Amino acid sequence: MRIDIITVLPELLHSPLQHSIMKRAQERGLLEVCIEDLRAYGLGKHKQVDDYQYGGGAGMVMMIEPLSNCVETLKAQRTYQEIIYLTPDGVRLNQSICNQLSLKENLLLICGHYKGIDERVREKYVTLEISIGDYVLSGGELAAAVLVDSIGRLLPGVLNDETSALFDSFQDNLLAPPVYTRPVEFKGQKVPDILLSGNFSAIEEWRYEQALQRTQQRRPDLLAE
Ligand code: 6GU
Repeated sequence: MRIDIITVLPELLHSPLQHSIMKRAQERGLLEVCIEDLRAYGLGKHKQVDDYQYGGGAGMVMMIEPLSNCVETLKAQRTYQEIIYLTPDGVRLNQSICNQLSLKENLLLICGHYKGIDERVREKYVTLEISIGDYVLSGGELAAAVLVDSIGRLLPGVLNDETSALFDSFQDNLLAPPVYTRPVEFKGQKVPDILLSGNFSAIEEWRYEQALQRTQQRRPDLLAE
């Protein structure tokens, strides 16, 4: 899978995608992330990418021309199944959307800044608008990093234990059960006996019960879905 990301702040995206599982995904050739610096498409000798908004009001708006030139250049090189604009007024990201997007071949992400992007870019190019939650970030880059991470780890072969993504929180609309590692006792806190029993069907049942209980307590909305 290839993901292209259009941004005015490439540095903000480099580090989050160069470690741990995202690093492995790229090293194994399962995920290719290409960051496109919008500044290169900026206008004039200052490479301008934003301007004052029509109608007045505080805050700059990202101009259509550099974005259009950038998107057209990328689209001429490959076909994108989705062109995604990261924005707080998009559909709220969830595991189901991540699962669906992980099946695509090429995705193009557009990171907004300032007051956002000229509406005509959204009308002409954008096929999907995604928000990562009900709060406002200063730009789309951190949201893009979240989206790439959540998709990238689902690609077959990225996680070492092939099945492990299937047991994540949210995959069955259930939160994950509690987990423990050594030592068996630390300053009076003990690991539940069942996990030491060696009875794997009983352990699985316990985990399921714990997941259910945790979901009922913390996220009853997930069970209602
Ligand atoms: Cl995708 N972008 C921005 N700027 N803020 C957000 C967001 C995205 N999702 C939640 N808040």
